[in-house]
Amino acid sequence: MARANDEVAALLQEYADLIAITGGDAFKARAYEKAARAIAGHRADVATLDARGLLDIPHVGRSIADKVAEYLSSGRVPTIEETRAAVPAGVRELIAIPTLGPKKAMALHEELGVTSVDQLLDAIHQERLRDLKGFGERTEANILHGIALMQRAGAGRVLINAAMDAAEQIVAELSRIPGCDRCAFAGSLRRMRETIGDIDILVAADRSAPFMAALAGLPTTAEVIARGEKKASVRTTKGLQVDLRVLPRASWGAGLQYFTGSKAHNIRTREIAVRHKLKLSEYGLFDAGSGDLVASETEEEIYTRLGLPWIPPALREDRGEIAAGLRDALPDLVTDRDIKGDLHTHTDLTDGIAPLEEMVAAAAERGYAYYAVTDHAPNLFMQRMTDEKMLAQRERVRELDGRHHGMRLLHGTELNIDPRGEVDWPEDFLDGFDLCVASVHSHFDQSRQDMTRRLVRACEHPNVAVIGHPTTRRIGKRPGVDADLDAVFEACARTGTALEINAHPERLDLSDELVLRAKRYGVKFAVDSDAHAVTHLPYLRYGVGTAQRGWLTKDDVINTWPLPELRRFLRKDGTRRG
Ligand code: DGT
Ligand code: CA
Ligand code: CA
Ligand code: ZN
Repeated sequence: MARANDEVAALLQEYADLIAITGGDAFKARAYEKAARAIAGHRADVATLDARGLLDIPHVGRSIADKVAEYLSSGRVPTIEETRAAVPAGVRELIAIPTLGPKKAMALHEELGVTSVDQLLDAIHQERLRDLKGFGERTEANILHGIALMQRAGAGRVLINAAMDAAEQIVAELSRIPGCDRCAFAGSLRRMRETIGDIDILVAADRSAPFMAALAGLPTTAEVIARGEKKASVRTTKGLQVDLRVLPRASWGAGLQYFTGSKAHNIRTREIAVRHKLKLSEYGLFDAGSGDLVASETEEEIYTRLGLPWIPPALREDRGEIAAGLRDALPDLVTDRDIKGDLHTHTDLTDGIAPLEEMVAAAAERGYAYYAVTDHAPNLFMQRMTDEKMLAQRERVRELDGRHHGMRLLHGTELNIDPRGEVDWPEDFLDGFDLCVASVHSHFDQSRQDMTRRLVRACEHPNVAVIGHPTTRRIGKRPGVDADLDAVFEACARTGTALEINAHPERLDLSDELVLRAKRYGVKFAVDSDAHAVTHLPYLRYGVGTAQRGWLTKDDVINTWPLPELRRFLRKDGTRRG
């Protein structure tokens, strides 16, 4: 469910940007930014908090709390609206470009009159940026790169969590309507793709009118794009398109199969239908000769009549699932229920926002059998980690071990892989941890050769059991590092080092395609949330979706294993640096 917290956080972040663009107080901008982060990650729904409750949120002072309360009661904050009105919409569009900060956006506006991304592209191509103070060829290249990135993830696509929140809310609303037999989302969201173009919602019911009306009337609906008898498209207040189709009950399975896609998968299933002298459409599977209905009520029936087992949506990408299905060789995919614990999480000892106790209690509520705390290591200087702090945390972790529903705690750390492939602490200190995740957090621009050597060396480290967010990409913001990943996969398999599937929706790193490739080397994986707040723990589902899209089974994912087996893997017994 979308929470008021996300909306409020977005508003405060926008205000921080606006302050920065208009040349306002940098400390004030920082303060709003910090408050936005804290609210986004705050456990309680801000809509339920009184003034006291708001002030209890870290980084939320009187003036911010007042604005939040104002927004929650009236939906508007005049101060923010005034500031917004002072900045042209096009300039606000500019600051969304990765690598282009508010200051540069404002300079482009004031000095060159640029008020849109298109005008900015023109200005760059006319070399008009070069004469501006603080801009140069390097800046131009960065901006072009940022725009390319934005348009690649973008072109109207959104991260999976944004689409999931909206879709689940709409499905819940429509399911409540009398006469609703079935309601579900289909399309790329059901297939758990990393970004979503639009949300496809299906309803099975006799009468469609009430559902059309309800969708148009939702508070989150900003605009009705098209409305017919059986289908409608709307745009949400956050700019997401939602397509609704109402089907007869008898066509549910056929409609779900068709609108789940992917298009490439559907082309294959229709070809198979033709070979069986059948015809497949969103209404059902029909005999090509007589036109008689053969199957339509459930997806299972349709696949069965095509000579296939039911194919999980995450596999429906025409990546060999049909051939595997025909051989009865589909993988038994890992599911959310198989996950026994999370192996990469943070607390407020470093850059997390919740204290250890809160993170642990929330993890236990999720039913985990084990949970690893892996705060940042000292070489990420801004985190100010020390040996003493780490050891003190270990004491607290040991005290909490088994205290919540018997959940076992692992004390770990997220090490920094330095440019040479070395990590923070000497081996004797690292031996004290139950788990070492190691990640690249700096020097992303190394040559392919150096980056490959760096990652391979990290795999060869006797204490490093998991490589965190292996490519460091951020969807729509930063491309992955350049490395010979096949060499890295080979090193992981050889050294018994797992690769992370970081489940943060902005990362999903490794990606589904790389997971598929790595699996062929026999690599094991850890599906982790990298939670920096209690509200990030449920992101794990997107990592599981990515694992499924990469054809992974339980055996491939170390955090589905029983604890003793997991511990054996984490110790890398028998591996020595070589
Ligand atoms: P998206 O929205 O870009 O993230 O991706 P999808 O897969 O949700 O695509 P969308 O919303 O255009 O259509 C939903 C599903 O409907 C799609 O996965 C397959 C089916 N579909 C739509 N148009 C066609 C088509 O022209 N041919 C076939 N075979 N299937 C289609
Ligand atoms: Ca779609
Ligand atoms: Ca669609
Ligand atoms: Zn990290």
